[in-house]
Formats: sequence, structure tokens, C-alpha cells
Amino acid sequence: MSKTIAQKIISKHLISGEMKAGCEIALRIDQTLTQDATGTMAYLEFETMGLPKVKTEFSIAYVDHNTLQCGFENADDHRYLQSVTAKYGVHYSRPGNGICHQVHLERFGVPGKTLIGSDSHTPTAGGLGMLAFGAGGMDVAVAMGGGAYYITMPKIYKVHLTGKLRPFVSAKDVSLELLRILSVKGGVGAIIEWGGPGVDTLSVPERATITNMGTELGATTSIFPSDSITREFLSMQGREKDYVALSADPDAEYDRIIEIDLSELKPLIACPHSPDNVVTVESLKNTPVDQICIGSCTNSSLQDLLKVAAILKNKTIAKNVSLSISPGSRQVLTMLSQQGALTDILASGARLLECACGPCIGMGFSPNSGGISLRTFNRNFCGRSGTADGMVYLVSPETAAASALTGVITDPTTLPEINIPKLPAKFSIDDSAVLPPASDGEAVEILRGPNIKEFPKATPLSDSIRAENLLKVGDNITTDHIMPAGAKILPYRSNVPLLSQYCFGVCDTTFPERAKNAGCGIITAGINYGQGSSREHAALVPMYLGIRCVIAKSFARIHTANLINFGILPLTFENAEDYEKIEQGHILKLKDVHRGIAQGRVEVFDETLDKSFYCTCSLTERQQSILKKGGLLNYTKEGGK
Ligand code: MIC
Ligand code: SF4
Repeated sequence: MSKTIAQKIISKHLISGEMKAGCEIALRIDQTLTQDATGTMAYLEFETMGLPKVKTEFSIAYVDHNTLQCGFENADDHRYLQSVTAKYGVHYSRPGNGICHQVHLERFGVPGKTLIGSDSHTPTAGGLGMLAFGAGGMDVAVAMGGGAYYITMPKIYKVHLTGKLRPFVSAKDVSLELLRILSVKGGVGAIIEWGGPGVDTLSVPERATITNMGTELGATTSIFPSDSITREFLSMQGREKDYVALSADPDAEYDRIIEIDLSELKPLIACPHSPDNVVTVESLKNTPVDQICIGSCTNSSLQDLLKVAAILKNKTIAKNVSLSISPGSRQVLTMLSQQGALTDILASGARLLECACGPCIGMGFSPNSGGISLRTFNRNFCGRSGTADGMVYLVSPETAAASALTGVITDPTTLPEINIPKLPAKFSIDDSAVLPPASDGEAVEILRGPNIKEFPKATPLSDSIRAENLLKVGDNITTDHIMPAGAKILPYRSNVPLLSQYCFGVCDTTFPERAKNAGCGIITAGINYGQGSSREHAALVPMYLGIRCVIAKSFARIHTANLINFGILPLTFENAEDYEKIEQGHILKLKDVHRGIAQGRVEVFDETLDKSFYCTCSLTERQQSILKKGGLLNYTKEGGK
């Protein structure tokens, strides 16, 4: 049977299940990655499995999210990560070496292999033809232990590209165009495969920008073919041996085909506070801007920053604008400097930040009150920048650089043509900031600081739940609403009791206190609950606060898995109107829960309304067992596969 790219990789890694959309499949995982903000939990979880060493082909821990170290907490986390990785056979990418997805693309991603990472933008590696998924830390811990990664077999969509991007229109505009077409939930339950003649015009970093932003569509992952352009990229990185050719069979079938003509695209911009709130840059032209940030795992490659440098060369940024540049990796920074482009960037008045996530995750460089910030990032969720009323717009590096010069939103296609330097035939390679694991792991002592608290244990799902609807929220609630990040909170990712004080802070600051007092509670929500990040803290912390069940109109994929992994029951309203009737404060009673989840339908009695309604849940037998055992960790420890 002819296959798509994803189907080819899946069939080679299939441990169990049928490759039919909607069926549960178990995949063998070749590589894993973690980052520091989710990594500490993942390794604490791995430790409890009692294994001497990871069983994957290659595993790596990056430190890129929280590198400020304002206080001992972070430094302790980094020391823990360095020692725990050395002990268990995991490579360690030191702080300053770069953003996980950029470095992984450059140095470690391999076409045709599988990767899971405790970060939702792990599909960036799909730019290289790798099948890469974002997952909760617990799933990554299990994969490091040699366990399978379970997903629901997605549908496969194809985006058929024709034409060629015009100068100053870029890969970011392709992503924004697809978000405009599909919305932030349009990719849920699907893998997005990119094909068509237009693919031949896109470099690997450009493809990676596009697969990176597939996460914002809610897609399970995104993938490009591995072709001569992939080979050339790997050879520039001194890794031609990792190349394998990979493409879809000509008569492969797709569940949906979307056509995009690259030559027709215009520079686009996503307005606050959602990546799919897309309009043309031209329609907002002359809007004054306060701040511009260039970087993040979406747009921080050498190619991106060389373009930015060429636009800024011999010019000065507008005085109303503050411009930051965070190169994606030390390799990018080194080469920018070797080529003189860094001087052009700095001479324009830009501020250079570390090769890390930085402002993307609210680690500094927050906008002024009500400030307009143009960012080359992938997310503009409300409050994520660190300024509650900040207005964040997502743009390409070209639009960002053009607007930095004028101080107002500017369509870069109005700029005079510029000379963009060619990429060198060989990249500068220095992996000295990636520490290999110790040869004798047993001798390594794990270093822990007082900020690293044991993670709380989940309780087995009881057969009857009576609890208050502690919080009612609307549609598209992101993980940044549930468990915010930022410079103030991120240092507590290994300290759940402290972190819990900030849970749902964006929606209702009284929630943590009320939940703790209640001891047991339920959350109700609209569509696409838990979109965004893979942070398992968005399930772990509510679990710690006593949340036993979330009833929503629909859920995001990674978050559903995280809820189950931490023993929280995800239920979907059978009739969306029931959502309107339940209010915060109502007392809800779920009876015969075990039988209900086995039958896929649970009765919920609203004591306040004296009325019952029904919820559905399509949980596999494995997921039901995980919930009944009180989460994936208990399940795995008791021999569950
Ligand atoms: C994000 O972009 O939201 C993050 C921060 O990278 C998260 C991970 C996290 O919350 O630690 C993600 O995308 O999964
Ligand atoms: Fe880091 Fe931002 Fe990318 Fe998340 S989206 S990995 S915070 S750069």
C-alpha cells in the first residue's frame, strides 16, 4: 500500500495498534529531548523507575528556558540536571548553548527517526524529516526507560506548496497563512505533511519554522520530506552520514489537501492574543510599536538573523523602539560574529540577549504597560510576555527588522532590495557545550538543592466523585492560563507546593486557595482546553490542588495525555448546551465512574440544579487503567506497558 511520509516512519516504529486514524498506536522512540523547565520533573520521574540507564539511541537535556539564575533555585535545577543526566546516560547541553529545537535541528535530529520531547515545539525537527512529538515529561521519562509512546493515530493532512516566496516574504508567513486557514484548533488530531514543488524552494531552517508553528494549529506533528536540501543541510553540519531520503509515495492518500501558492503570499501578522488572529501586515501599517523581539525556536536560525542584519546594516532603529535579538544557538551567534553581521545588528541599536528562550517565555524583556510588541515567536497568549496588558503581535524576522527601523508596523516588501549573504558551505561546529554522560554512571552523585521537592503522588480514580465546580472558564484556555511561566514563577517548576499558588492566576487568583480548602474539585471549560505548551505542570499542579476531573467541550492533545498521566479524568460535554447551564460553585456528583469510563459515557448529577447531564470519554483500556492506578507513574511501576 502506498504511504505518506509519516505513515512510513510510523510503520517502522509501530509496536502495537493499527495505523488507522482514531486507533491507539504505540511507537518505539529513538531519541528524547527535555528542556530545563519541564526536565527536572521528567528526570525525577525517571529516577523513580529504578533503571540504571536510559534505553534510547540518544537522549539529551537542554537548558534554555530559565537561564537567569536570579536566586539559587535555578542554579540548583541546572546542577541537578547536569548530574542526573551524567548518571543515567543522557547528554547535557549547557545553558547558553542554545534553544533546544534549534540545537537539535543543527546537531542531532535525524531524518526517518522518532523523537519525543518535553516541549510542545519538538515537531520543529520535522523540518529535517524526523517524526517528532511534544509530550508531557512523564511520557518522555517512560520513553527514556524504553517504554513506548502512545498516541491516537492521527489523520494525515497535506499542504501542497507551489510557487516560490517573493523577497521579504518568509516561512513565517507560510505558517501564519495556514493558521489563518485552519485556526488554532484546525490541526487537532492530524499530522501535517508538507509537499509539492514549492518544498524544493525552502531551506531546512525555513521548513523548521513551519513545522515549529504546526504546534499552534494543535497538530500532532508536522513533517517535510528528506531530500537533497536536507542532505545539503546535514553536510553543512558535518553530518551527511545521518541523511536518508524520505518522501511520500506519489499516490499516497490524505484526509485533506490544502493548497498554498507561495508566490501569492504577503507578509502576515497575528494580532493579540492568538496565533490565528491573522491579517496582512499592510492592513496595520503605520501602527506605532514600542518593542520588537527577534529570536525563539521559530525564527532564530543563521539564515533568519543574516536577513535581519542585512536589513539593519548601516541604519539606526527608531527611537521609540527597543529591539532585542536572541540567536537560537551558540553556532548561530558564532557565525553571525564571524561574518560581521553581529556588528551590523549591534550598530543599529539592537540589544543582544542570550542564546535562549528569553522573552518568548516571559524571561525578561516584558513590554511596557499596554505596550505593542512585535515578536518573531510562535505564541502571543495573553499575559505570556510578563505584562498583563501587553499587546503581542507575531511576525516574520523581515517584518520585525523593517518595523524596527521605522518605529511603526511596516510591510517589508516596501523596502528596497538588499543583498542577503549566502549561507557558508560549512557551519562552524563546536559541540563542547554538550557534555556526554559519564562512562561510569553508578559513581555519579546526583546533586539536589532545597528547591527540588518530591513531586506529589496522584490518587487512584474513585468510583464516585462529589465535588464543587471550582472554576468555569471559556474557550481556548491555554496552558499559560492554567500554569503561567515567566521570570517570577519559572524558578519553581521543581517545587509544586510553591508553584501551586500561581495556578490559574491569569483567570482567578482565588483559585489555589479555594481549591486547597475544598480538598477536591472539578473544572469546567469550553473548547480546546489546554492548548499550547506540553508543560505537565498544567495537570500536575491542579492534581496537587485536588482537581479530580475536568469537563470541557473539547481538549488539546498533549494536555489530555497529561491529565490522564496525573490521574485527572477528562470528560467531554455530550451536549455543548450543558456547559451554559453549569455555573461555578455548583456541586456535581459523578456516580459509577469506573463503569461509565468503560462504556464511554458518564452521568453527572448537578445537585444545585437537581438535574443530570451526560459526558463522553473515549478512553482506551490502557488509559482507563492508568486513571484507576492514579497516573502513569503508578501504572508503569506496577508493570503496566
Ligand atoms: C512554551 O513555549 O510554552 C514552552 C515554555 O516551551 C513550553 C514548555 C514549558 O512550559 O516548559 C512548551 O511549549 O511545551
Ligand atoms: Fe522556548 Fe519559546 Fe520555543 Fe517554547 S516557544 S521552546 S519558550 S523559544
